Amino acid sequence: MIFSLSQIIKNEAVRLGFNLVGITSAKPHPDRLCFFEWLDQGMAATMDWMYRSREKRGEPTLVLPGVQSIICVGLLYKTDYPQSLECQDKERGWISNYAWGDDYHEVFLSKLKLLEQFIHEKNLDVQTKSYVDTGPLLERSYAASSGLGWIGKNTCLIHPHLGSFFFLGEILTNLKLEFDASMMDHCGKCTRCIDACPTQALTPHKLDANKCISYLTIEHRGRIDEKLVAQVGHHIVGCDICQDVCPWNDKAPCTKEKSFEPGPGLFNPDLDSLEKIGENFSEIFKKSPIKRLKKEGWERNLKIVRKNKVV
Ligand code: B12
Ligand code: SF4
Ligand code: SF4
Repeated sequence: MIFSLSQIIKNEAVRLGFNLVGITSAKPHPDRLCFFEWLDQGMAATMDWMYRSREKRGEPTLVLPGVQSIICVGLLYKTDYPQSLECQDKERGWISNYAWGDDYHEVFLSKLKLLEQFIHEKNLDVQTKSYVDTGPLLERSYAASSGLGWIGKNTCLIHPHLGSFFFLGEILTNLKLEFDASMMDHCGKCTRCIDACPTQALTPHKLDANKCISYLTIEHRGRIDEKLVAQVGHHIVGCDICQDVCPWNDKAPCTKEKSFEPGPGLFNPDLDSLEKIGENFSEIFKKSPIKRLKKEGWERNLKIVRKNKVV
């Protein structure tokens, strides 16, 4: 059987351990108009880097002139540990699934670089650029166009068999490849994620970062608005609620990537055991995505979770 170059690249992506792969056009994405509106409504809160890269995110030719195709890949991070809603002991905090293991940027990027290298070995003239949440691109929108899933009302990309607990990465290239078809939306009349969000940060397909616990605990610097402190609940890093309640995650399989399993003491941690981490924050989290919070964010969040425990 003779495979096209697109199929050869996809086969290699699967061989490297990616759970999803699809290809789409690198044309400006129609979703960028929704993205501009989201920015103009102040929904990116203090994430200034998003305002600065406004034009580039939906127009890949601004980062790689001559780009034709985007190869989108997905890597599952779901493990078989219980979900956040099943872990409500007040003495314990919650660290989001995505942050349990090694930093996904590094785990994912090392695989993606192998795929990039493979493409270069096949074609001498090829230009490529790889991203895993590391560059200005509307990753969910391009992944949806490449058929990796649909964008749910919780704004996550969801696949009918794999759910939404997967990361996204892309290779931008000047190769003209065969494009895949997008998938239909399977949210239907469901509103579970919107109803479950403790801060009402969600309206269908739109998330207001100003109210989102994930934003507040990971990206926000300085004090958290007093009005939102109680709703942060037991969340020390990120929030999984709008994915935990999603029916498409109920039967989703677990990752084969061992480095996404929880590091020592990070699954539903006992608050007392986290007491001393502050002093060694940089050393303990040097290989973890938790380093993004910096020591100040980590200690601020712990203080809030301890306060919420006694309320
Ligand atoms: C900024 C950011 C955040 C912010 C804002 C999130 C948000 N929803 O916008 C905060 C800090 C809150 C956040 C949280 C999380 N994030 Co984040 N985040 C990003 C980042 C860097 C940019 C996202 C972005 O552009 N947002 C702006 C909004 C407007 O864009 P969007 O979410 O892509 O939405 C598009 C669609 O909604 C569409 N659209 C608009 N209107 C409509 C209407 C309809 C009907 C439809 C169908 C579509 C549609 O247009 C939008 C623009 O393209 C991406 C990486 C990247 N470069 O894309 C990761 C990314 C989205 N995050 C990711 C993850 C894992 C998370 C968390 C799960 C981490 C956690 N546990 O705490 C949570 C999930 C919270 C949630 N429900 O989104 C993954 C998501 C993977 C997936 N399967 O979807 C990404 C892709 C990183 C990666 N490479 O894997 N994140
Ligand atoms: S991550 Fe949490 S706070 Fe943010 S939208 Fe989802 S449920 Fe709401
Ligand atoms: S909980 Fe329901 S509405 Fe929300 S993303 Fe999942 S299927 Fe869609």
